[in-house]
Amino acid sequence: MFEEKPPRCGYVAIVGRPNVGKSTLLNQILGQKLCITAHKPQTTRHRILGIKSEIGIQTLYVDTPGIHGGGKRALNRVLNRSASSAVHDVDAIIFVVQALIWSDNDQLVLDKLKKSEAPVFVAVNKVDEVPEKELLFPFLQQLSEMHDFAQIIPISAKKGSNVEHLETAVNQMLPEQMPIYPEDQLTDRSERFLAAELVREQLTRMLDQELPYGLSVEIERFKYENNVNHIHAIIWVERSGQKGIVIGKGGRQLKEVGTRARKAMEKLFDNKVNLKLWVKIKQGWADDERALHSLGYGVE
Ligand SMILES: Nc1nc2c(ncn2[C@@H]2O[C@H](COP(=O)(O)OP(=O)(O)OP(=O)(O)O)[C@@H](O)[C@H]2O)c(=O)[nH]1
Ligand SMILES: [Mg+2]
Repeated sequence: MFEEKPPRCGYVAIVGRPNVGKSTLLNQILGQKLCITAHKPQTTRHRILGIKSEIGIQTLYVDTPGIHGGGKRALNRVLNRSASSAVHDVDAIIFVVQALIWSDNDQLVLDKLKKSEAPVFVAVNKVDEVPEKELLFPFLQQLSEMHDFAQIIPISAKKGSNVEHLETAVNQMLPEQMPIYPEDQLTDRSERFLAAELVREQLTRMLDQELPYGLSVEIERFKYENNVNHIHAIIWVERSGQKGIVIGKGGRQLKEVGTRARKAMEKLFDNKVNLKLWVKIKQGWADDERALHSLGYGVE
């Protein structure tokens, strides 16, 4: 007789230094863009849960901010703390590294992982950028000597190669239990939160290296009316000079940010969006733990 397997459900943390492709990996696994990504470190600032439900199995992936050594500001501390604590009480850990690169920050992450009890899977990402695959073998060998990893799996989060293999491997570590979330739920975050993130994503992508760090986005209004989501967002900057940079000549840059963010929101919410943006100044928020809390950092 056909015997049904008991259902499995559990948590998998995705950790690594900034910019290795953690959020890209989670989006690829979910087949949907949930997390914001950019070609800059410290794009992710909040822990975010991505829920993947399949028949008999629900995997709860936790995307985290990149762990790194530098930076004296309170925001750095809060981000590191948030990411480091994510590895507790999970059933498996995906440690994302970049193919052929091992830096001090990778070592810092590994040192933290060594203390954790969950099995650690290394996802060696961006293999699509490796010109000759033979170059990969010595790197994989080196990794295997660093720690007793559960498995080392070369992947391309962007292209999707080998990602299913990684999923199958981590799923085997999940305990037998009923799903925790309804199977049509994608995340634990509100639409309000996701809307703020999509605005910040466009700002991070369009502005110079230094500025995105001093930016934060707050949703002031989120109202569904006449089949349209009306969303008002405030972009907090730290100095008046930054305000001008964000707005751009004749308001062009802010307009472009708004258009792109609106399109991304319409895709994610599957609904028409009317988005309005304001830029305001809140001095020194990235240095002030209280201000960080009021903007939703480190409270997860
Ligand atoms: N070529 C290539 N690029 C990738 C791959 N995965 C991610 N990227 C790129 O790497 C950059 C960083 O990706 P993210 O997913 O934002 O990285 P992250 O680790 O979440 O970064 P933080 O949130 O800042 O810690 C983006 O420009 C991605 O498009 C990959 O498999 N191949
Ligand atoms: Mg990220």
